[in-house]
Amino acid sequence: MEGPSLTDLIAFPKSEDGCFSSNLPPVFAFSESPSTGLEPGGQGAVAELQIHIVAAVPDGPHGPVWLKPLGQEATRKVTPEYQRTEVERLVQVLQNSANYQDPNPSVLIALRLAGNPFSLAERKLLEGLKENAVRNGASLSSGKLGLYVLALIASCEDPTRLLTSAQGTDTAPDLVTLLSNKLGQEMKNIEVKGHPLTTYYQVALALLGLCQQRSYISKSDVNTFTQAAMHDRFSFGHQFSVDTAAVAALALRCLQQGSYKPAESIRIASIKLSLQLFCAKTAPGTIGNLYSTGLAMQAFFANDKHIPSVVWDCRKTLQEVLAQVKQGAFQNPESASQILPPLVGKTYLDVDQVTCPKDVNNRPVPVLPAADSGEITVDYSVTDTLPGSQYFNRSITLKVPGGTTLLQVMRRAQEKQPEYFKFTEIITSWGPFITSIADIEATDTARTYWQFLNGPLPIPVGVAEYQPSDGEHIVAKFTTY
Ligand code: B12
Repeated sequence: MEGPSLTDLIAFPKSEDGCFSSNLPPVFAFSESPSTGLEPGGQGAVAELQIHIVAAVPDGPHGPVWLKPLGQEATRKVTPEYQRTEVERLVQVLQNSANYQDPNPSVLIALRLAGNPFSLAERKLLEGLKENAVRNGASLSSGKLGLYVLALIASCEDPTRLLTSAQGTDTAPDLVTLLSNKLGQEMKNIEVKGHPLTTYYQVALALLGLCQQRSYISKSDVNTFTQAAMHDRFSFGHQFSVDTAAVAALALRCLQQGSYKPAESIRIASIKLSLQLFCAKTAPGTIGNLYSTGLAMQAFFANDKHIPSVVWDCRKTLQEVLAQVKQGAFQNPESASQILPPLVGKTYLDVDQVTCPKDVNNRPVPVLPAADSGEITVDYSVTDTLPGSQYFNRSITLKVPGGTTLLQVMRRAQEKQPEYFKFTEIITSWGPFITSIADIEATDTARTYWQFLNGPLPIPVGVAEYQPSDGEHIVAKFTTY
């Protein structure tokens, strides 16, 4: 039994957007210590923050007790009018993507969580996912399988007994056992090589899928994961990954709710991740960058014991996100799928709360025209200076119409000088991912990739979405993560 929560003592008025009132009672006045001068997400900042929180909050028998979990209440929340247009815009992006060749589980999860009637698009996606799972289940990565399991739970399907309309009486694959085996492979790799087979992002998704299914996860696997959190392993190339920490925080919250063991490690790791996420908030209101904010908001909603909405200015984040949705920043279905759940007050932990009525409803989606603003000049360089590699550095200057995407710029460069600028791509849930340039191939085994920079800054979206401005210098750099 937990002790009396703060909500039992103080009434926190909650407004219709799902955020709590930001009127902080004086006794809980909170300082973020901006004077620490530490990097967001840095250890020192976290420690400092922890001290403030511990000092400010009376502990219940199981640690700090702030507010009632938001998740349950938020699932019943009605989206306010001013948010509805943006939510509908995102739903349309998602429904439209159901026609893509490769069915995307994240899209189905988001549509199911949005609570709309079970649309034609959702049925199509569900059928596509089931068929793909039957055909290719064993070759899906751990994270992808985790998302499949979540999507099936959200659609009231049993992931242990898949039946497709095309299948008849064939043996139905058990996706949960498959997922459990994939997690085992990830854990083995961590043990032997010090890092997962894929990434901790995918390990977190796998744990989340198994946990939502209430499936067995060994104490030692949970421990390996919490240790990774405690030792700051959730990063790419030394850069703290907000996306990874957010999915990990969701997974840990699920493990906590499901009473998985070791409970104390789960509790401490989830406090640490919540604080690191809190330290990643930016002045405009995003947590990390715009595209990690959806997952981070979900992590905060699920973990508001650690970072209550009175401390995190939820409304500011919400306003920034809505403004960006309005400006068309979430046209990519994968990005829309990660931001939609928190805009309707939901998280991936709510997949088992979804009801599945039989209604059918699908709407056509307007296609936005591409902007064109005259001719622009773009410098494009390709460089590989990794230790042990053959030094490679080539540049080209191109004139292209304004509004041209980086992918089109790269194609133009490839046409002009194929020996230096030819490239290959694979299609992923986020769109085309560049796998090689000038025959220099990125591999998961060597943990190498082609990073794209605008001057010194990594571009925030993929090459198919990014539109360079006039005079920009784009660098494709072969690097490691
Ligand atoms: C892991 C990861 C990476 C790894 C992928 C390698 C690996 N073995 O996993 C590395 C570090 C290489 C990477 C690179 C990049 N990434 Co990345 N990545 C992620 C992360 C954290 C998880 C993706 C994942 O595993 N999903 C789960 C699995 C099950 O789904 P999946 O479809 O199989 O995942 C694959 C694709 O997502 C692909 N991938 C990863 N990143 C990107 C980015 C783009 C644009 C594309 C098309 C594909 C892609 O790699 C995954 C593994 O195979 C996401 C975070 C998020 N919120 O989704 C960011 C994320 C997708 N990446 C992002 C970006 C911007 C990039 C880069 C363009 C950065 C840059 N400036 O160079 C490059 C891609 C450049 C290229 N070569 O085309 C953004 C995309 C934002 C957007 N709106 O488009 C995200 C959302 C991070 C963020 N918050 O900004 N990434």
